[in-house]
Formats: sequence, structure tokens, C-alpha cells
Amino acid sequence: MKQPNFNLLYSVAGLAACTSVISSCQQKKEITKPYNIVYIMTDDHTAQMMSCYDTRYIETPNLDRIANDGVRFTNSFVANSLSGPSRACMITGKHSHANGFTDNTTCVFDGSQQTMPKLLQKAGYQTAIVGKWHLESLPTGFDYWEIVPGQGDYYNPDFITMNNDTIQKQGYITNIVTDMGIDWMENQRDRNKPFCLFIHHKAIHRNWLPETKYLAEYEEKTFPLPDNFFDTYEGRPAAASQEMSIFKDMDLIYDLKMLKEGKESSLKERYLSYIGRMNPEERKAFDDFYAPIITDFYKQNLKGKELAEWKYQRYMRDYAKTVKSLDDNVGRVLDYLKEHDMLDNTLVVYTSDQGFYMGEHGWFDKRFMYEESMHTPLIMHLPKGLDKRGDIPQLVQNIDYAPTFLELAGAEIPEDIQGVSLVPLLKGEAPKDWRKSLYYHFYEYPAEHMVKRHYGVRTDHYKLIHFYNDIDEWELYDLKEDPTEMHNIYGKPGMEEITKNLREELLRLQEQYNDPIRFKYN
Ligand code: SGN
Ligand code: CA
Repeated sequence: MKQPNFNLLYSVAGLAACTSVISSCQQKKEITKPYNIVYIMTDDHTAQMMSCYDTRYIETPNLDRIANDGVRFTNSFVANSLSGPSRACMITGKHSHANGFTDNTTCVFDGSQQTMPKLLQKAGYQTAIVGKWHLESLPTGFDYWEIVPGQGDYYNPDFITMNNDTIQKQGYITNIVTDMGIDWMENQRDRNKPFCLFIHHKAIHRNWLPETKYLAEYEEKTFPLPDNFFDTYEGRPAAASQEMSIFKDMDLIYDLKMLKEGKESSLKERYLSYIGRMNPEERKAFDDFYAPIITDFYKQNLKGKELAEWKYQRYMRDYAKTVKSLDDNVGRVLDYLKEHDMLDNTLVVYTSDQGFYMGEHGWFDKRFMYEESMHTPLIMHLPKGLDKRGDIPQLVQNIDYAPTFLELAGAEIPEDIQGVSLVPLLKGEAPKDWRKSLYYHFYEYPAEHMVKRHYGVRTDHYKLIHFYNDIDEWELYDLKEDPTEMHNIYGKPGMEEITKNLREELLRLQEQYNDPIRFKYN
């Protein structure tokens, strides 16, 4: 079915915006249709596990469809590599200290503040979110929402409805969340309005529980170990003190499914409750699949490096299987939009709440400002009128999504939004004054995985990090010479001028964004 013509409504929204934002007026002339926005965000899906970014590990044909006919950001980053904080950055367009949601463990999102969905509503858009929300308070600014409590469950998951009821749905979460998004587009929205739909997946979050039909996938594959899998963290005390090592911290039962009578772990009860949600057929498929692997594993009695490598292979396989359902479901959304003739006026965004370690430095999880977790995948299918195709190399950050969507909607971008609209990049422009550096700040410590508090600045060449609180350590990396960040060159002879400039840039960013936590420059 064709989309109704929204031009009239768009003009009204655009007119309101024109009273105060000249760029929106200029924008309006070039955009003849109001664009819909379908924003698909996964949890912990890292670019290493998307074939449009990295061909070493797995194929993701549907994600590649987005990148192949659209754009791929090659320098896309988050401001604080953790779920709740990333989500808060994304919907407010502001860094964590400014939106108030600095960490997952102590924060509740203040839903009375200005957010991008609220501003889109004012501009005449219908807004909806389905899936993971993770901001503790209930969503505001959405005409429709249905979210999972907290992290949600993979199998037969619960959802919180707009009446604040909790209901259980049958099936695998990635399929269900996609069904809900498609159902909203097909049956529930007001077709007289443009819309912005957020499809927020729980996948690929720990503990990587696959859809039972994909249990046997990737079992024949041996994944290559990253070169720095056995990192010893020399010259990097903060990296040495984390608790996210595949070898030391990944749980054999909870993470790697090696459940056996007599084997205990502190996470066993939680594991049993997760797999206890499966129906009898699912559970049988799951148990039948794992039985021989469990027997073989305990028989081998692996130790040391052999055990570390075995854990890595199982982790990679489970993660890859979980991605497979996700990739299928992204394909379903693209097919729906295509079949309904909506691709020409719909921006489709695919991203993750952050990157993730696939064994680099010996790790799983995220949090650090190092590349694998500060980076986040960002690919887009562009509607007609936005002509850029291929790679976009400029430094972008998840605080940029809000101003981008607002500009596309013809809405005013409030002064206090800290991100920058990506629309010029989507049109193929290369603005000379594009930002030259990014600011990062991670707060969740002491907490699970024990990554120390830190802030820092990243340019296209260098990264300067200051770990603070119960530690006072600086790290400096030359990203061109040392892309895997193994050599901390802070304080090394010859780095004085570069360090001074980066410290100045860091302070400039802390002042620009008004972060109350700043280092004292001397
Ligand atoms: C859970 C996980 C952690 C993970 C955090 C944050 N532990 O607490 O491994 O770092 O979520 O992830 S688990 O035992 O519950 O699996 S986030 O993506 O939501 O920020
Ligand atoms: Ca996450």
C-alpha cells in the first residue's frame, strides 16, 4: 500500500520550525516529503560481528543490504559505553552528565526532561518504541510503547504494556520485538502522520541464548583468536584490573551453558530461571543439543590456555547464533518497508547501544573507551533526497541521532542539544568545520566487571584517557600506529607536545559540554 501524502502536515510542522531555525527552513526546500524514521537498535552488537564491517567471522546478509545500498559510518562512537547511558544519550542528544543517566546501577531517567521523541511529536510525528528500554522510569514522549522489564528475557519474554500490566508473550524475543514493530506500522499507527519507530532488541546481550532453530549453526566453525587475546596489560593498570576476562570471569554454566549435576556457580540459579522459560519442545531441543558438548567438555578437563581457547570458541558460536536471528529480523523489517513502498521516504537506521569485545584483550563486555567498545556500528538506508552512498568517515557519536532526526522532521533543534545533525553528511556534504574530536565519560564503578571511571578525548589519530576516582592514570594511544591500543605512550619521550594539545582539547570539550567532573589542568 502507498503512503498517504503528508506534504500539508509537513508544511505546518516545518513552518513552526522556521520561526527560529534558519537551517530547518533551508532544509525544508530540499525535502519534499516528510520522512519516516525506523530506528533499529540492538544491544551489544559489535561491528566485528557484521560482515559489512568485518569479514573475518560471520555473514550478516540483511544488515549488509542496508550498508550496500545506503551508508556505513566508519567512525561512529558512543559517549559512555553502557546500555542505559547510551539510550539516554540517544534520546536526549546530550552527554550523560547533562541527561542525568550516567550508569545502569544507580540512575532513573528523568522522563520529564526534553527528549527527541517529544520534540518529534510536537513536529507532528507519531512515535513508538518496542523492546528494550532500560531507563528504569516508564517511557515518555511515545504515542505507543511496549517494553521489556530491565534486560528482558530471550525465551517467552515478559513485556510491560502502556497500562503498566506485565504480560508474557510466546516465542523468541528477537522475532517478537520485530513482530510488534511491524504490527504497529501495519495496524496501529495513524496513517495521516509521519512516524518514528524505535525497534530496540534485547539481542545480542549476555548470556547469548540463541533461538533453538539456530542452535546447530556455526558449530563447525573455528573462529580465529584475536592477536591480543592473551594480553598481559603491561603499562595499563586499569585494563589489568577489570573483571571481564573470557578466561577468568566468563561463567561455564551461565555464559557457556555447561550445566551438569554437581557443578556449581553463583550464576547457576539465574541460568536455570532463564532456560526454565522455554516450553517443553524448546527445552528438549536445547538440552539435546548441549548434552554431548557438556559430556565432552567435562571429559576433556581442559586447563590454562586450552580452556581459554575453548571458552572463546563457545562464546563466539553462541554470540554468532544470536546474531543470526537478529539479521533475519532486520531483513523482515526491510522487506515490509519495501513491500509497502515505504523505502523511498523512510530513513532506516541500524545501530547498537555500544560495541563489544569479541576476545580482544582477552575480553567480553564493553565499558572501556578502547576502540571495540567505544565504537558502535551505524549503517543507514537513506530515503530519496539524501544522496550520499558508501562510507562516511567523519567522527560521529550517539548524541548526534536526536538532532539528525529533528532536522529530518523539519523540527527545531534546541540550543541545549549537544550532538550535531548528521544531515549534511547524509546529503554527501563534507563540512569543513566538522568536529575534530569526541568526548567520552564512563562512570559505572565500582560495579560488575570493575572497569574504573574514566573520561577522555578521541581524534582521528590519538586517544587520551584519564582513569580517575580510586586511581589516577593517563593513557595515550596512537591509533594509526597502534590500532589495537596495546602500547600506552603517555609520558614517553617525544609525546610532550601531542599530550599537551590533547589535554587542552579534553578540557575544551569538558568546558563546552559543561561536564562538572573535569581534570585540573596544570
Ligand atoms: C548485566 C550483565 C553484564 C553487563 C551489564 C550491562 N550481567 O548486568 O555482563 O555488563 O548487564 O549491560 S548478567 O549477569 O546480568 O548477564 S548493558 O548492555 O545492559 O549495559
Ligand atoms: Ca548493551
